[in-house]
Amino acid sequence: QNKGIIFDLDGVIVDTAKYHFLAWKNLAESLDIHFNKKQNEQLKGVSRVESLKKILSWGKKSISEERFESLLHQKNKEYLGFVDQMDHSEILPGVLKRLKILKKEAYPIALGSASKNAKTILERVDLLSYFDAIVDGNEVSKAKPNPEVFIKAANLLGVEYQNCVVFEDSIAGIDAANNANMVSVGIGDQEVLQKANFIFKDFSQITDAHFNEILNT
Ligand code: B16
Ligand code: MG
Repeated sequence: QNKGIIFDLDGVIVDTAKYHFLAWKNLAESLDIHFNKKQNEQLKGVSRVESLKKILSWGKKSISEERFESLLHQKNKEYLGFVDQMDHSEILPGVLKRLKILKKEAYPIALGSASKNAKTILERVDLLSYFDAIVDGNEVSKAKPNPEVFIKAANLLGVEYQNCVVFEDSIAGIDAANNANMVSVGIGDQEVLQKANFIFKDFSQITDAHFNEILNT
């Protein structure tokens, strides 16, 4: 049976979490809200709108709808300033090698990300051409752990859900993959990503033997 491979973006292909952090931190400080790295963990895989809602609730602030919109815009502008400086050297270890192998072996490959900036980022790091389908924050209405993003990706690839393998760094994303009946592979901390079917620190830890095992689940 043919398999499909679905990648999350932030935290799996590139570490844009550090740029999201800087932009959110500056925004929080401008509102007199203290924002730390631990809180940033809770924003991984979460949409821009939901992220701002969380920050405001941590700071116990309520603002007008107009202000909310303008803060979203401000945050994204600063974030895109960082993205603009990115190049292929920011691709996380082992990712490019694996994408090349998958491409050579003609596996269908999709991106399943909550980010509205996903295409821009893939372009910046020169990876856009590897993807047969892209589902990002512009196409989904239900955030991870809802499986919508991965279901849409699988449908675009034309692969049955149980034959899809999802690579994810967030808890919400692992839950989303599990909810879609897909094979979930956690990239990151073993303790955080317990519910994944497989867990690796990063792509450089995934050997060909591991990969075959994942594909044969
Ligand atoms: P944007 P992923 C997610 O991407 C990030 O993990 C999350 O921190 C961010 O808020 C979200 O994208 C939205 O990003 O502001 O660019 O639309 O991990 O699902 O690839
Ligand atoms: Mg992620």
